[in-house]
Amino acid sequence: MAYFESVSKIQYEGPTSKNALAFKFYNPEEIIGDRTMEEWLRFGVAYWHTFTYDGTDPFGHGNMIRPWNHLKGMELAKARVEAAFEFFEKLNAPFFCFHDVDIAPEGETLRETNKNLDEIVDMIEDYMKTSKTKLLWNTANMFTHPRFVHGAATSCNADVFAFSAAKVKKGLEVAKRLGAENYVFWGGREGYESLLNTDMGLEQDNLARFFQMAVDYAKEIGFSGQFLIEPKPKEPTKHQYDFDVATGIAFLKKYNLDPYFKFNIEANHATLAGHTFEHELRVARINGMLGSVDANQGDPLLGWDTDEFPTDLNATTLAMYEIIKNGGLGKGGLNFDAKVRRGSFEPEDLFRAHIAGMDSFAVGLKVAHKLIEDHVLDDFIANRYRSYNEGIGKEIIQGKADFKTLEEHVLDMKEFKNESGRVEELRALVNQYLLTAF
Ligand code: XUL
Ligand code: CO
Repeated sequence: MAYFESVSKIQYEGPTSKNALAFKFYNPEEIIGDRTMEEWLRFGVAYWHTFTYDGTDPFGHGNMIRPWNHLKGMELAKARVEAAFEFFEKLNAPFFCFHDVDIAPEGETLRETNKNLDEIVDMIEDYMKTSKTKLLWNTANMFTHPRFVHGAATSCNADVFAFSAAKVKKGLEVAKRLGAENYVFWGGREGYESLLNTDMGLEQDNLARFFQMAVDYAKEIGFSGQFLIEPKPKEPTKHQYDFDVATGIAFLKKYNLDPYFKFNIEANHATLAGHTFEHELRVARINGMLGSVDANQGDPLLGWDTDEFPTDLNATTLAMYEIIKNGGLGKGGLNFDAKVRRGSFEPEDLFRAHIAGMDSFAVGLKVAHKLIEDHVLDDFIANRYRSYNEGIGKEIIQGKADFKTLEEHVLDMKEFKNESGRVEELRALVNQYLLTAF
């Protein structure tokens, strides 16, 4: 049965196409540098936003028109799998991602939930035998159910810690079965509301214990996917422990967990933390920990996680700049952790939105690659720091300088020759590349 009858396979038609259901810039086979667009971008479809989200918001009921709306329970779960693989095929999506609760309904006990999960995972495994779409990552939802009210691995309730561990255990088994390239930990409620009732030291030690158990279990069952931590500063908890990449690195290093984790960086989480998307990517990259990306964008006028499909070309260009400089994303990819707006309630909007996001990142890839190929920023930056290539600068870099030699160098210096950082010129240059790349 076809769930998206009005849509045929999305084709690349080029920048002048007027067909809404065609790619204008994303041409999977096009070679950019040493690989194809498809290999650079490794797009993923998020199961929760695309097949589970019904449009509910704090002020209104679900309003999304979906061909599976009349179904319930396991019938609904099965229809969503069928629809998902039809969607992946039509969109030509190389990857997808899911939470455990996205794919199968929860039972009264974990035993019942796992039984439902097994049945759906069997079905997904079957589809994956003939589909090109692979699992980028899966994860456990440890934030929706009321039992997680005080957190999961950082809950004050040890039974909840145990339940969470059992969920991740199952998640790792599913990841291994389906050949997931990564496994994600987003600490949805791993944080606190008030220090008045919180033992922060114990909660963070427990989170580290939990991660160590996950590392150990993955090893035990032979799951070789990359572990990813997804930082977010707030929402749903007021203060989340994985605030941003820098906080995450400090945490991982304190507990000697850094060799086992990289980061899954989400654009809208970066902006909620008061950073740009490219800042978070850069921090992860220079620390060798850039793993994967949740591709979306926030709304500059709103202070919460709006998870919009990414269409800001300046942001996608600067993000792709970091990703190319990283040598690509390795096992990671660009997962659209993005939902259609409540007003975009037709099934076809799911395609239109993904096309918009994929085209925006394809533009970013092309422009960033050209900026790097032409050494535009590299040459400027190398020149800006040239004082470290000789004299006292070289001595600082080589570890030959100390406070006494540095004092000697400047004690009688009258003039310090600073030069303009020319940031406006560079921003205009990025614009110029954006407007002339196609
Ligand atoms: C929430 C969020 C999650 C994670 C996976 O803001 O981004 O969907 O990506 O749990
Ligand atoms: Co996310």
